[in-house]
Amino acid sequence: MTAVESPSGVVGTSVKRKEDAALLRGRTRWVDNLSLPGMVYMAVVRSPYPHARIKSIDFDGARTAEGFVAAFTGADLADDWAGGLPCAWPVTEDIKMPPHFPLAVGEARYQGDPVAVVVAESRALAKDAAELVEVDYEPLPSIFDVEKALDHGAPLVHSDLGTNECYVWKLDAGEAQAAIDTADVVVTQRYYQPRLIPNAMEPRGVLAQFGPTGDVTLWSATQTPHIQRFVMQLVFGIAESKIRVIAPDVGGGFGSKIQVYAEGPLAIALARRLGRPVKWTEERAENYVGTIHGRDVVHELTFAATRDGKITAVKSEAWCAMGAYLELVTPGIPILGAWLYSGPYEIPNYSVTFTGVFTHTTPTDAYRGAGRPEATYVIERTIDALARKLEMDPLELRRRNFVSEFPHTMASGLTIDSGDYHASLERLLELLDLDAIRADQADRRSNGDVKQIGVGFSTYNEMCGLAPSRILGAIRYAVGGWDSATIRFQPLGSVQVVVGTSPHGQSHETTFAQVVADELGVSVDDVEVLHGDTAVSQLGMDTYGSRSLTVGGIALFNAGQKIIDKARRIVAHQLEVSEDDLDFDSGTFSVKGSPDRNMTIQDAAFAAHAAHNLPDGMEPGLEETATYDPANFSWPGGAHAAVVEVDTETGDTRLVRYVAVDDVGSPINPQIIDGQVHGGVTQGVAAALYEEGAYDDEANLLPTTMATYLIPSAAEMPSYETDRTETRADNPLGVKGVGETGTIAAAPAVINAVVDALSHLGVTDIGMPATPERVWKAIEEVRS
Ligand code: MCN
Repeated sequence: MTAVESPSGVVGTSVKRKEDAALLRGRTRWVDNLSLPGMVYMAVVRSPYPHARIKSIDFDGARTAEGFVAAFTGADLADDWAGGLPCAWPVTEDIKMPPHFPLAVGEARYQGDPVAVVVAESRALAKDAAELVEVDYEPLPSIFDVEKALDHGAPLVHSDLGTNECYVWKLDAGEAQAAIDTADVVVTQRYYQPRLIPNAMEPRGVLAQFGPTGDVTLWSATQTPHIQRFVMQLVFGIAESKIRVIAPDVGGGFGSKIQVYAEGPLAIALARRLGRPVKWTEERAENYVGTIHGRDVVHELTFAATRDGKITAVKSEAWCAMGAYLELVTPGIPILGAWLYSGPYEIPNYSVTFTGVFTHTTPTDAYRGAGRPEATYVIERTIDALARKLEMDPLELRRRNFVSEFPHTMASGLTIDSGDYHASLERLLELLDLDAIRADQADRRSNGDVKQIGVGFSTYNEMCGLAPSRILGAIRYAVGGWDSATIRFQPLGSVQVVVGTSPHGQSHETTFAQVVADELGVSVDDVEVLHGDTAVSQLGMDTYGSRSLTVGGIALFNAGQKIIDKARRIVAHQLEVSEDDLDFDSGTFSVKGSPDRNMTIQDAAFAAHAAHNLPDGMEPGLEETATYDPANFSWPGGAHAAVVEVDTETGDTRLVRYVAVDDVGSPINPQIIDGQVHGGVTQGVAAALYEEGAYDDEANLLPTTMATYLIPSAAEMPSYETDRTETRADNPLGVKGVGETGTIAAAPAVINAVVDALSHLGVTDIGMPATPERVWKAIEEVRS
């Protein structure tokens, strides 16, 4: 690839976010702010039981409610669907894919399963009427434990399948078992990574309208307007060209707004039946049961090594909760980590197995990191365990195994284009002052202080930038991973950019404007980035998997190259020189050796629009589209360290320092990168110390609001210290993804720190989240 220098120097600088003016002034458009004439409101009746037979549903009471418009069961709407809610990632040939329709019929399979809908004249009236719906349930036995669900005789989530096993997926390379059998040292650890409940600031919401010609418009708080449109054709049999999906401003998603949930199709079906626009906004308590969850994975991980600390094999077995149904990419989520169980280390023998398991719980699906935090957590915890067994410094063990030559093809088969894991770790250590931390730790230990400190590390790499369509096809993902962008010069020189990605907090309006401004030599303020409306952006694959810059951003760059090529032809024609005789720098074409003979790119845009004097056969206008399908994933990596203070009397654990050094390739906007790392790290720390979507013995979800699900606030977090090392990625901008790095790296760093703080007491393991109770129990166990 040709390296491209930034002509006007905007790339790589912390341009202030274009998005903030509207956000700070409350001028944003959330779905819930939208209002259409004649609009009615939908409320969803959900099963309070994790598993129950639905004996009858009685709307008599609801019908008497003020403002009542209509109510439907799943059976009432059965003919509205051309197909069920699809799962786009059948990871194996023999995967079990139970049918999934927007409303459960006959049986509810998780607490929160939608069983009926009520429509009324206002949101409050719809909720009141929904509370009058009488559903006669016969509770049935349920199972929420991913391992016990595989036991013979366990209650079945889909009885016709005869098993709760959804799939078994394997990847073997080399001779992992033989290497383990003959190794000097073997360490095996088991881990449970609890459920996490995504809490986007804006809950989900939809507004559906049917037009006079049978056209549908769906406003949706979604990350995936293009995927929504595609799926709606499958669900309704309405041509995609008649479906418009608009993602207005979307207030976060973290993966939980990728899916096509029941409520979108329900709102469309009801709008069609009632001839009125239908709106639904999720309540926070509904979010806890009705939006997908993340993680819920049991792992057993084995490393084999030589006595001098060279890792010879990794073997992982994982049991992964699917929940009650397969959402859009549920089965594929654990598999997204499948190639990464060697982490940033060179490990020749490789074996991973994933078993997907149905349980009577909210379906799982993508949550920030999706499969890669799961892998990184068990690798980085086990590296520390191996170091303990070898009596070796855990950093030295990491150094001895780091991949150090690039490109590097891993045993798992994928190739990492670039990286320098040593450099990230050394920079981290410069920032950390480990000697001072160890001295403080030694003092506290010798004084017998109640509050002990520990430091933990996580050196990681990840695979993001979800694309290579060919690889996605090979692993049975239903569609491709390319993306598209259009750059359109307006006649007087301002620039409109249309992208196929769909940001919901990632600042594409700023960073994409920087890419275009740099390349074309125009001002960032003159570039307007349009997205999130399938009528405006016809082509795209949306935003997830930290793909937008490395896929959509490169499509944008390539569109820019096409613009420059066309403008160059126009300028050459008008100045009567050959194209090769023109230099292009900071937005101006000038004749080599005669810089006074020049035209700006805006001059070329006007000339293209006026079309008075264009080369023969050239079409008027200066507008170009490019699609881009990279040949490889994107491979960020880095080194993170957490310092924690643990009260050994109460188990109370505080994060006191967090240092992150990431390699995300060339930076477009350092401040936005920092923001992404801060948010990502916070979600990883939250998993390590606070958040847990636990169920009771009857599969009732225990945290049902933010009062019981502990999302950390700024008050719990120290001020993070971040820095970057840079290795260029193999793409024209040299960029790697950043959206998930923090979440992937943080949890093992924090738990390794907690274990380190208590290691002098003999503690070697703490489960997530390391709540005061869990930490206190771990201390008591070793003390007794
Ligand atoms: N960027 C940059 N230079 C780089 C790499 C990235 O300036 N070398 C910028 C990009 O241009 C973009 C941002 O950083 O503005 C994130 O880029 P990227 O890594 O491409 O990730 P995506 O834009 O595809 O975002 C998806 C990613 C994911 S998968 C989750 S989950 C997530 C995340 O982004 N959810 C978020 N960040 C989030 N941030 C917010 N505020 N809300 C969410 O829901």
